[in-house]
Amino acid sequence: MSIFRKLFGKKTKEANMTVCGLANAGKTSVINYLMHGDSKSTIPTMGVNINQIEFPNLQLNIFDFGGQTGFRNFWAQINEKSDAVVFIVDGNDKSNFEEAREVFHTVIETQINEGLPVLILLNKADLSDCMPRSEFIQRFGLMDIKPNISWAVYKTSAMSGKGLVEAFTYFVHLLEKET
Ligand SMILES: Nc1nc2c(ncn2[C@@H]2O[C@H](COP(=O)(O)OP(=O)(O)O)[C@@H](O)[C@H]2O)c(=O)[nH]1
Ligand SMILES: [Mg+2]
Repeated sequence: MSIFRKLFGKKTKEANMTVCGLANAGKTSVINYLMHGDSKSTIPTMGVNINQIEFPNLQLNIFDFGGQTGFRNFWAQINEKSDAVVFIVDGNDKSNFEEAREVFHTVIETQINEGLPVLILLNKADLSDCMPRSEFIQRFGLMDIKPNISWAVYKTSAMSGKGLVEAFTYFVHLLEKET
């Protein structure tokens, strides 16, 4: 059973969740894991993939963005209508870390509505080079986020699923409080 079906089973609304991050961070793999219980093989996402999960009482629309530079202009329009933002970072990719940080802060500061919950996933935690969570919080500038934004960061693996249930359980509770 999909994790989301368990989590959102009793809700009566439609919610939009956007999934952002650089190309190759693991966005599509995380969504596949949440929907199907495995990460499946992915191909680079062009534009945006919209995954809709229909529950008895909820339609959840998950927007999976292409991370390549050319597609990022679309993010702003879709993030504006979003109820929740997930930002995924490859915790092993040192060479693109700065770019990920800049893109993240652009999204947080210019693209989302006040008070929107933000879930940050330090992904590929199954690989040995993954940055420690405390170091990530500091270097990614998470302490500088405005206090009206509720954020949380979890180490995850879309390969094993480790951390994903915890992360999304937290996130759904936060969303329930907001609505
Ligand atoms: N080891 C490991 N590989 C991952 C993980 N998540 C994604 N990948 C791999 O990283 C590559 C990019 O993943 P994808 O989901 O397409 O990234 P996207 O561009 O952000 O959608 C693929 O080869 C995935 O198999 C993870 O948690 N651990
Ligand atoms: Mg993708």
